[in-house]
Amino acid sequence: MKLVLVVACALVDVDNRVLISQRPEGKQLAGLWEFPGGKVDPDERPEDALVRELHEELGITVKPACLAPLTFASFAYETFHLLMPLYVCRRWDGFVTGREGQATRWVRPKQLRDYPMPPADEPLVAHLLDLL
Ligand code: 9L3
Ligand code: MG
Repeated sequence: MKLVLVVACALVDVDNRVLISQRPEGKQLAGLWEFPGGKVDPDERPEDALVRELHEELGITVKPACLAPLTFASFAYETFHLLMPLYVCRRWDGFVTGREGQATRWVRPKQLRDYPMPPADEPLVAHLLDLL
């Protein structure tokens, strides 16, 4: 099965809240709340891909050195296998805005379980709760 590498990020603010964003209509898994991120392009470093995705999707500027790997998801969808490292980031420049029309929300760690997530993201929450 095809292996797809996606990178995702838990942005954590000074109040220890975590940013989740809602997958927009028309996309796969629309309506579910996810850790923002996206596919790594061929020949792209994963951290650079995440910096690019966070800028494209949320309008913020992140330094690769501010991305700390926490854990990863490994999940078999019907047509591909997803491998998705989750990074934690507490420092960035700019203000978060959903630049692709997606809703974004800052939530307290304990409230993360109230939001329906893609199956790949769900097991990541426990790791994040251990950290925060
Ligand atoms: N995906 C799952 N959880 C996430 C992200 C960022 C992505 N936190 C899955 C959804 C898609 C695939 O990875 O099947 C590619 O993501 P995108 O490029 O559609 O955002
Ligand atoms: Mg994305």
